[in-house]
Amino acid sequence: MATLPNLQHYWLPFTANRQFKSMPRLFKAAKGNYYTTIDDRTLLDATAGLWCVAAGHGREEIASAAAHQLRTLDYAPAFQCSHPLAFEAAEKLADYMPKGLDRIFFTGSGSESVDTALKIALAYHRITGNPMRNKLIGRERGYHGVNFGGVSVGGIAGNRKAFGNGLAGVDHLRHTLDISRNAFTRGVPQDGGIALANEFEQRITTLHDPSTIAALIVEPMQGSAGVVLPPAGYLQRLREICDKYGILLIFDEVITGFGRLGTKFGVDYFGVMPDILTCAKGLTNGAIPMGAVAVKTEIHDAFMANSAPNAIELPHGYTYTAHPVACAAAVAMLDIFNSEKLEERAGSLSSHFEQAAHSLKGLPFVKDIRNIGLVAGIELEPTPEKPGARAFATYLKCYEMGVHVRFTGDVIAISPPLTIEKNEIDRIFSTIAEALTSLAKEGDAGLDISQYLKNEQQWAAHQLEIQQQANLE
Ligand code: PXG
Ligand code: PLP
Repeated sequence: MATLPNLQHYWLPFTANRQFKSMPRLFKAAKGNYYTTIDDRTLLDATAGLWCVAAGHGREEIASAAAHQLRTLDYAPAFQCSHPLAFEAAEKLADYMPKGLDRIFFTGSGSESVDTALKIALAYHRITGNPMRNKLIGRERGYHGVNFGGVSVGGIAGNRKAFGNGLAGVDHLRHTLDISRNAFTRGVPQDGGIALANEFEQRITTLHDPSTIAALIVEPMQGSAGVVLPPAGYLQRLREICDKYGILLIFDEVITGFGRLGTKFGVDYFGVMPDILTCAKGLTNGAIPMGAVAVKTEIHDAFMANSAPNAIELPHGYTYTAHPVACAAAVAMLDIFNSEKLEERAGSLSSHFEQAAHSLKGLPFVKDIRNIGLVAGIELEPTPEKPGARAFATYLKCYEMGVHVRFTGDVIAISPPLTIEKNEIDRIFSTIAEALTSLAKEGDAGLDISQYLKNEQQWAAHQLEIQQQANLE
């Protein structure tokens, strides 16, 4: 049996570290739609890792391409030099992108993609003679990663407040969640979209002078903030307003990209074209860090046309831009997408998935259910004194029953690999149902986390004993 690692030194991201270390949840292997934990439990992956393992875990095609690349060319300088696979990956990704978004800048993550996109938008206006266009607009509840640009346009208060002022010249649209009006809507809400989008014109552009706004960035569907859908017509109207005032529209498709909604991108689902699109996660199936920014041909070409000959057109980039191993993984992943048509698979499963998700209506604490493609958010009534506690307890109960879900605030978010089977979808939602029903029975005792994951704790205690004994000998 593996030994429990020393837990002291690794500082986990977006995690209650002290609590986690008192009840560690450690995975040692993954294949297909399942994880194996260090104490040999099998967990169904209901969240595709963190929304990234679109094609299921342990894909041999990706593993062998990445391993081969590591042995052939482990690294090549990214500035002033490159390697053929970077161009091949960019071409394949451009082919997969909505038509016209065919100039590709590679990054190492979604956060880097967002900051890259914001910088391209600002630099584009400057290089085309509009340096006054330097304001950026985001949206309440938006998640655009954790770098300073992304946090500034992001709208999740908890991710902002610890970190000072962020960028200047940023404002936010209202979010689109209205549970009082739209609870338990299947798919996108039908009403209110145009009015919400008009707020961009009536309030924000008026307040700032539209000729000073460089770009608006939105997620076609807000994933991280708990699955918030755009009402019908909303994104179209935002596009019209951007066009009217010369504002660039950026779609952050880090979650909605690569088949999640049952189409290749949110662009295809909603039929709205942005000027710039950010992606990451599914691009390499989560196997190697990589992100990308896809830019309209005209925007890219403006940089080429307006820069001095032999000048660097965009002074931006990362040591790991177009990393050879990441490019190998991306090419292998795009081949999988093209041959398995995973977005079509997701699309054909989405009505079964919707049905299963909405079967939770009426169960204890369930306040709203939202869904689109292979994404569902189940919003729970919070306990007033302990926000998030119910969702966390639900998460732990599901874990004990062998299903790995995700919770954020009081929302349970489900986003399985696109390789999920119907019976596995049923299992995910029946497990959540069972967890909620037993939580309701247990009352306050159910929220006491010390009762959960006993096996892991016993296992950890056992390992500790062995270690202590070894130290004594
Ligand atoms: N934009 C969007 C729309 C995202 O969803 C990022 C940018 C940042 O990507 P990186 O690769 O830097 O993390 C994201 C990431 C969750 C969850 O469970 C969501 C994300 C990351 C981790 C967890 O909601 N989204
Ligand atoms: N900090 C220092 C001191 C550096 O030299 C570099 C890159 O050369 C960076 C940060 C940025 O690192 P990366 O290119 O991996 O984003």
